[in-house]
Amino acid sequence: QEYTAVKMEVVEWSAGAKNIIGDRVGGRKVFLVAATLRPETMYGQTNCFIGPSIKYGVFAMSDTEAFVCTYRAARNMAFQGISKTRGDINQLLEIDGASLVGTRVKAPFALNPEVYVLPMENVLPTKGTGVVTSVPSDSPDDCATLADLAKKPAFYGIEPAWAGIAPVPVISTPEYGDLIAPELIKRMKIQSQKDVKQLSEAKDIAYKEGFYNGTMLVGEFKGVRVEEAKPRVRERMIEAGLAMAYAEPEGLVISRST
Ligand code: ZZB
Repeated sequence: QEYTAVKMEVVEWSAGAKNIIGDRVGGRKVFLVAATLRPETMYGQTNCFIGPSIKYGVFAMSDTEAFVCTYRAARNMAFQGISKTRGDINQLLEIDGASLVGTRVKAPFALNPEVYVLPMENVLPTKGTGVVTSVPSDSPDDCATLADLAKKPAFYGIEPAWAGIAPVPVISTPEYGDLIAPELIKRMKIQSQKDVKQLSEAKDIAYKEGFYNGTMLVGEFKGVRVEEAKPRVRERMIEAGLAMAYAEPEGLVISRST
């Protein structure tokens, strides 16, 4: 499966991250890099998720830019022409996911131009970059996680307002309306991010419905079918220098059938 890696520029570090990072990035612009299969939904980003117990690195990609992602992803990027020198992995420092929570980042193409980094229990260290951009309108996982965070902000160590951004309608489908993920959560009576089996079913429905029956409600391709808009939004983000193609070598065998 080929992902789109979206560059979310750090606007302000959380207090914890600021302490760890200090002056160790050498004046580089730093981006959290999220891997997505749904570039057309980027208009609806409301936050960014990291795994609180995952180890991340800050990797110098050039003299002027550094990426936050897992070591595994940095290694893949080094062999996909994303870092300046092929095969070169230049880790500036290591940081745990929990310390990144509360960092404010830019959300490319989103109607909410800046969003907060929040914790998600189900982020896999072995998939994508370990950083996930959150679109609660179209991703049932994101919608369920945000509901959990909003219910117990103190437990999750966040400010209530960070998880309080409403889902933004991005895609309309005839069967599920303008906010497919909240609608599926309701119809399937999903209670929390711990309902992984139902969430996986909801994700399958949301992918298929969005792709085959969805129409864009916002952005340059408003009114265009998702099937057609998807590669075009991706191209626009890449042209703007806000995203890159990112492939997952380990996924090649698995994705052959899809
Ligand atoms: C934004 C987005 C918007 C996503 C949406 C999905 C949806 P999949 O489908 O399981 O192969 N993701 C990326 N990396 C990770 C990770 N390390 N751990 C957990 N989740 C991750 O995974 C691809 C999707 O899972 C990615 O696309 C990302 O969320 C998340 F409206 O990015 B997506 C119906 C889904 N809708």
